[in-house]
Amino acid sequence: MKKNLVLSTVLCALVASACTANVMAADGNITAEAIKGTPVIDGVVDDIWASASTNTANALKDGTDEGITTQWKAMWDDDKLYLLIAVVNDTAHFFNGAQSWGDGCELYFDALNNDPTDYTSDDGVVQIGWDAETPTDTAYKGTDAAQANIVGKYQVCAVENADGYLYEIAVDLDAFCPDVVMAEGTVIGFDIQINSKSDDSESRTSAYGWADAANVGWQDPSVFGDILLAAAPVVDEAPAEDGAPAADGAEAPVTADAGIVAAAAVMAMAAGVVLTKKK
Ligand SMILES: [Ca+2]
Ligand SMILES: [Ca+2]
Ligand SMILES: [Ca+2]
Repeated sequence: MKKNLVLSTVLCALVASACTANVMAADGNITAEAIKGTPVIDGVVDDIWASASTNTANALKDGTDEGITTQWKAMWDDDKLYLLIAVVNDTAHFFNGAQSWGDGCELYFDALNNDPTDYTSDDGVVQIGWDAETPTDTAYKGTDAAQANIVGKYQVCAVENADGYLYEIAVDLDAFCPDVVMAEGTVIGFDIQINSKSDDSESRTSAYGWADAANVGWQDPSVFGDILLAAAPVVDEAPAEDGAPAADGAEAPVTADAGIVAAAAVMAMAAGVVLTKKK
């Protein structure tokens, strides 16, 4: 049993309401649930993320298995889809090479979840390299129109830590595709890929995915998984002292530390994308 599965199982046992097993949607795609809420894209894990289901991206889809495991969660609000990709337990960072060939992640969207077998206007891939010194280390795949349209429609905060790294991401999905209905019950086609290099060569060592273990999603969006936009988590309304546990033991909401945010290196990319990296 892989470590992340153990962690996930333990977490489910502790917070049963926050974890649901992946299920298969009517279209045969694996499904994850996104809770309704609005996190701050700052690399600090907001308390509300604890209420979101944990998913993995551990299927080796290319290269040699380095044992890298990833947990990710999703959230949504009236405008955006949010992703917390943590923890990618890859501490051997090699940044050189093009996106998709060095450490980092790729996000695959089929916004209207119509499962095309070729990329259409509502499908797109964002490839995010892991290189703080080159915040524009991002590339896009999909139709020319979709690639042009997704530029500037997302924010990324990347944080390196002792376990590896994490990404906190917001995607303005209804700006990318105005036909998307950001409402409970909507299903978004989605997949995630984690890339890694283990040495200084030009090729990546491994790539891992969630729904697509066959490495065909780059040309076939029908293999993406599904994200179901679900309800907001039920929160305890009992008053709690600032930072103190609530009456039932739940942590009181903690506002993101503005000082940390201010200290982070925030770089506006020419296209309007903001990528932040903190150590
Ligand atoms: Ca946050
Ligand atoms: Ca689908
Ligand atoms: Ca690596």
